Amino acid sequence: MDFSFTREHELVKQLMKQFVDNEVRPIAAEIDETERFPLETIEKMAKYGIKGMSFSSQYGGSNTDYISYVIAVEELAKACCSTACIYAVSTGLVAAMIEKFGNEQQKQKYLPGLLAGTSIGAFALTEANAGSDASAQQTVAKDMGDYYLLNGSKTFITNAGYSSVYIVMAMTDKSKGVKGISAFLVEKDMEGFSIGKIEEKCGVRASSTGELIFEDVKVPKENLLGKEGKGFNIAMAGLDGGRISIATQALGLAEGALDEAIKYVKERKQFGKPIGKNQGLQWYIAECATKIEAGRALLYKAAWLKQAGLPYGKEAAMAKFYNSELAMEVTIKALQMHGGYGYTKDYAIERMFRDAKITSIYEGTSEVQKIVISRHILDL
Ligand code: COS
Repeated sequence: MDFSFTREHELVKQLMKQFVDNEVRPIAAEIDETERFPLETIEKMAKYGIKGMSFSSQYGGSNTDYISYVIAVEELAKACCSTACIYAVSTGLVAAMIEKFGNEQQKQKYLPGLLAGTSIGAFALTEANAGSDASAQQTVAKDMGDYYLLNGSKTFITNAGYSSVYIVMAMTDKSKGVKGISAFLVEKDMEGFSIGKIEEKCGVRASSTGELIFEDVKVPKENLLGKEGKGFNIAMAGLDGGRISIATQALGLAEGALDEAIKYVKERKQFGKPIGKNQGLQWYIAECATKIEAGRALLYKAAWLKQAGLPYGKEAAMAKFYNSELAMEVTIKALQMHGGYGYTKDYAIERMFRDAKITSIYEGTSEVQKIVISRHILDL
């Protein structure tokens, strides 16, 4: 048993800290306030050498392991959950799904851009009436011989409008239920594909969340991802990994919030002493730090299982469930420790508190994670 990082992990962490301090933290409040998608930040990551974490160099990756990817997302989320979310969806979800389920031609076509940050990817499963019940897909892809004719719409899609490639789930055979769902690689310029409403959100405001509309989009046969009828399995398998990414965002947020609180309780003086000298706040700090340690252990265990090629769906769901609830708890406590100042935009904790909530909702609510966990345990 070994809980330590390798030298490579330490280097990734160091590089990420440098990148985050120089390029992410300074603009985090501004991009949240103006809802500006930080395209340039994603591109700059590659320039710092943070490129295609966990992907093979054959497709433009850096040959680092999956733990290195987790470290990268954790460091981003400590300072800006929006940036962590954009990066994680584009690489940890979309590029990872293409790497796992795509054919050679698809990998060569899409991975280099996604890994270099010169293009962004999105994952489109959710529909107005297919949220937690992801199998209730209404979007249809009709086999027309040389191509599929795609009609329908998707909602709440992360990176909508900024992505060049979208993994879209659609029904190729409604009579087969979940076995009639297929996955497609839809490109932004395909005729009949448009972006609808972009949501105005409570948190992760610099990430884009929007509607996709498909009106007679001709998707070439070669853009089918994996086998026809396997779309639901592909989506679920993708989400197993995606859930590690969200758990990582949540953990990073909790750690970032605790850092802010520690700094504040040492600086802020009331009754003639730093407020951190009060036992009530010391206990808040101790509770948060202990739970963060527990969350880290759950998360890195899930990541380690994934890296080792072992089953990790249950552990990914546990890590997401625990860390996303924790992100909310820690940001609330950290804001409380800031008193009235924490409720203003002068302090980062106000944004972190708003950002935390989404982690227990997207890529499967906490309630869905509990379904997944209990199914693994009970095997009924
Ligand atoms: N990996 C691969 N395949 C999986 C899988 C996984 N993790 N989980 C399920 N499947 C497969 C099953 O094996 C089954 O296929 P077979 O019949 O070929 O064996 C198929 O998918 C259907 O599985 P199941 O019957 O469990 O599907 P349900 O409709 O009951 O799914 C939940 C249940 C709630 C777990 C699922 O709908 C879910 O995860 N919902 C949340 C979706 C979500 O995260 N939405 C957010 C959108 S992304 S921001």
